[in-house]
Amino acid sequence: MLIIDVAVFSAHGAADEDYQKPTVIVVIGAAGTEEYGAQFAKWAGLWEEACSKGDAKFAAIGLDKVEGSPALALSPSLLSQESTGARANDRTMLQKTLAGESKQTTAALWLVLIGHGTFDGKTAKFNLRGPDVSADDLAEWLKPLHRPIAVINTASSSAPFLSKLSAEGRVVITATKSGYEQNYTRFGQYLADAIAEPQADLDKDGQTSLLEAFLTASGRVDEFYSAAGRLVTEHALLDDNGDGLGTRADWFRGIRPVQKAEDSTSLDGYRAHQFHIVHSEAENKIPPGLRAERDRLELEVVKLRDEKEKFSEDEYFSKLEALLYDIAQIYEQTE
Ligand SMILES: [Ca+2]
Ligand SMILES: [Ca+2]
Repeated sequence: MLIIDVAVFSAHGAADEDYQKPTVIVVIGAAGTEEYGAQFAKWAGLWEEACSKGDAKFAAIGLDKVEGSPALALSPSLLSQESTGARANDRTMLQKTLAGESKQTTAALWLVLIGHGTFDGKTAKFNLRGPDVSADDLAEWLKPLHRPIAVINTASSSAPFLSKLSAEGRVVITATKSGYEQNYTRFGQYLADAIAEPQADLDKDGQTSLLEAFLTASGRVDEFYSAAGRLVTEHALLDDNGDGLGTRADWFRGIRPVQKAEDSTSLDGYRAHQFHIVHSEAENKIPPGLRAERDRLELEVVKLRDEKEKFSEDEYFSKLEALLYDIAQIYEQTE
């Protein structure tokens, strides 16, 4: 099976035909005040910078000036192409942007929500100018997309988005651990700071993963509240094993998850550590198709390690050896 993949993505650039850039869609919600508006625009700018460093496609929704909203000083490049010309509301724009994305590719789609959220005890929403967007809306719009997806909701009351949007192979991050954490959240700022920051490259492999950015940002959130002598009113969660149960940053030792959510059967964090906006030089040498195959095999290794007790020692090591052999073959192909 692997041999066929390797042949398709020969080291001579055949893979480039299929090459597609990852997409990062940043949605900026209703700011409420000019001060918030300026902050949100700044964070969106950091995502845009990361995308240009990492050669990812960047689109922003909710940043262009419309009548009745606070004027924001923005570079034209911050505006998504769709948002110029006759405009629909931001909710429609988001729906259309997602509908226009490739349905089937190994290129990741990142959806980043920056703004305020609400929760009425039943439904969590992200506040847009005009009609809001709910977790159910997003779940519906993302359903046709069969590609790696990361949904990051950095707003207050964002936790319910995690259970609704959790899916196999998908990373979901929220700024809060419950819909009732309703205060303004700092997580979005620290995540935007960390996403392409070399300091956040915790395992020192030359690239900062989404997991590493999540852990770094969560640490800085805690530092912020403790330095201010305030109670921590936001606790970010990450889910990437599709069980809809989030894992907190303090359940990791370094980048290794050590604690499962109650009722969870596997650990979160491994998949999120495979998402990067800015790749290292070494990683860039691997064609995207092979990279996806390598990622799949690496997750198999992790799964095998987690289920070690199910196998005899011989069985375990022969399975492990086979996987490591396949991974080594991929690196050999790309040298
Ligand atoms: Ca790293
Ligand atoms: Ca989980």
